[in-house]
Amino acid sequence: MNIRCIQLVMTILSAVFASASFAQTAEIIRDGVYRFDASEDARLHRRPSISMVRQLESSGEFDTENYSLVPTFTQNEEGRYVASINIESSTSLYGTGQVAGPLLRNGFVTETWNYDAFGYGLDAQNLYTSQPWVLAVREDGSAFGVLADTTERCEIDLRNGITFRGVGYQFPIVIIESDSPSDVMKELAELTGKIAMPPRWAIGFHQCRYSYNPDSRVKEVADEFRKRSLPADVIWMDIDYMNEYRVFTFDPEEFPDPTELNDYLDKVGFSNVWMIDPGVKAEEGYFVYDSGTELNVWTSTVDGAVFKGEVWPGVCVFPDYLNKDVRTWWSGLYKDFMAYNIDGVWNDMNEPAVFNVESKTMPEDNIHHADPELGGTGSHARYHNVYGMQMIRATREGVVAANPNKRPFVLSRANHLGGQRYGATWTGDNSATWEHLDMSIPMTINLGLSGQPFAGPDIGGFAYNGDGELYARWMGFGTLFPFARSHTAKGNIDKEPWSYTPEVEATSRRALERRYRLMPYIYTLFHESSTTGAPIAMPTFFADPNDFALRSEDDSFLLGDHLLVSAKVSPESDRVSVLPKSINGVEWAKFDFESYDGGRDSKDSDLPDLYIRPGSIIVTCPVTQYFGDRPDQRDEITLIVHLDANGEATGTLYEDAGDGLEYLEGEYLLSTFKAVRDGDSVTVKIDSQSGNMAQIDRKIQVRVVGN
Ligand code: NBV
Repeated sequence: MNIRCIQLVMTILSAVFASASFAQTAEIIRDGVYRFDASEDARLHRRPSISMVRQLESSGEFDTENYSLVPTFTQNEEGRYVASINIESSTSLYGTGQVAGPLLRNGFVTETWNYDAFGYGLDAQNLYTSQPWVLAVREDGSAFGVLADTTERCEIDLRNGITFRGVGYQFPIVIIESDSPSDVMKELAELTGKIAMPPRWAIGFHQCRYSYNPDSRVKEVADEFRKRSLPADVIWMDIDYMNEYRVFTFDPEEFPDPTELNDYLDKVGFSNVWMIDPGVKAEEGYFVYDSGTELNVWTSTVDGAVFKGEVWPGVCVFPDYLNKDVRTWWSGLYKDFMAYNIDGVWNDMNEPAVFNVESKTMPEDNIHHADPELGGTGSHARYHNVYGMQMIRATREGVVAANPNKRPFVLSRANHLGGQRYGATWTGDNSATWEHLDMSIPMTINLGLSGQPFAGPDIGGFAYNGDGELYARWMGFGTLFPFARSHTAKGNIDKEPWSYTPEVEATSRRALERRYRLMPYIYTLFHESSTTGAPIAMPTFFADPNDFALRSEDDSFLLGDHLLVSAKVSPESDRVSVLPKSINGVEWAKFDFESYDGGRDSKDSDLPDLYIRPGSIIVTCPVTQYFGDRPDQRDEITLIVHLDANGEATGTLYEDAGDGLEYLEGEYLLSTFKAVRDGDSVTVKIDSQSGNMAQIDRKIQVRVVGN
């Protein structure tokens, strides 16, 4: 056979290979939820789903004859498993997890591969978390979602329809069909999980830096917040509190008495969050290393040796969180740790990040002894994307076991679709630039549209210094994200609200006070999200999915259904957000906290514009400096009312103890307020109420805005 001939054979072979498509199977899971496999064989060998709360059960075959979204399964030249769906070109695409760049994802390619992406730019293809999921909104506002149920590396290509290109395994596709994008999101949460109701302090403002040390500096920052009447609930301890970066230890010089520090913080109204990384220093005599070694918990190389990689403490070993016994051991470590009166835990570097290797993570052929329910023993390549998720699962279990009567708070850098049920996420090491300020809105929204509502960026930017104007603007709207935390990298200038000019401090205070005034509303949104799975920060087009003009609007976002936050994201404030249309002739009404700060809330051009939807009531309260600051705070609420064309408005208020689990036993109060125009006046009454908590005898003020 001559060379030409060989070439010809190869060409024919690859053509056959490239077009190999399979006869797929289609099942109905329930109304509007369908699952497709490439073939009967793929169906039989389907891996257990790690994203789903429970394995999906088929309720019969799905007749696909008139269904236009049936995926086509093929295997391409590179051997990648491909699932493609043809869509109308007018369909708008969102989600795809933690993605840099704009809200609208049509034309973008994202890869699911959790990655330590310090200093990432707009063109980043993969960041710290992975959510192989696309939310699609048709021109008429109806919607569907497509989930590639694989933990493996997978390309989400939205350049021409919706295509997933995975490796390792012929994964199934799950499609959710619904009338509206918000219903698709709720169904996704039914399948992959909702957030648990966080403690109320975690919904306050968080102040962080890499790092506040020694302990006296932590106290100083906390005191300064109080002295300057800047509302905040939480202060964070980054890695420098540890004894030479050994997890679960404290620097004897700088943090000699963590309990004393936490008690001090408690007294001044601050909750605390402390960092724990997965890399454990490989050092005999160190209790974490010794106990882990005894139980054989470390991830191994393909040859069966313990894998070692460098991170902060030097040479480290990495727990194999895919294994139940390892998770139990890890959870157990939190018993003593939490006993230092620690409130919350921050798991960082859990992609896992490894220094001095090109991949920035552990070898893909490392071995995890995963539980059978997670899929059994397999390679790191297979489990890489869920390593962080399983770490925070174990962390959460440990935090709960240590304090069974408190609500846990865990923040994780790496995560995977479904991981919202274990912890919150932030957008990693962003930069103090206008570009990053700008994209912090779409990034937070797209995380929400990928199942993770409890998210936000490092306000003020992690890398680089930035200036006061950037900080003020970012605080202006960043304080209204579900997770609101200011953070910055080592070596940077101080980035507290008072670190710039008195004007920047004043803007920051107004921004913080807005969040604290809106707390009853925001807390209610967390309740809704934890029960229905609704996102908390949503794209503006959710207000009117039929309005095509809103589909790429991402300088603004909806905080719940009733409040629109329109941010000033360009240095010149010259970009104009597209607002939702009026509803039956009534416009969304601009409002602010007009009487506050001598009317300066209205005049502060660094603050975002706030709009209330016609027909809505937003429940606000007086400013507090932190949760629990004024026990009498419950005695007063102000209802901001914007009547619709019929002269009516409604809104809800969820209240409970703010911590503890009694709310699960009915110790809460969910009230629906209804406002009706009555001649020249407006009457507001409680329309319905549920829950066993006693009604608080309180003063209710009503402020009617708009018309
Ligand atoms: O622990 C230090 C930092 C932390 O501040 C940051 O938020 C993480 O994303 N961490 C990464 C490790 C080093 C970053 C250069």
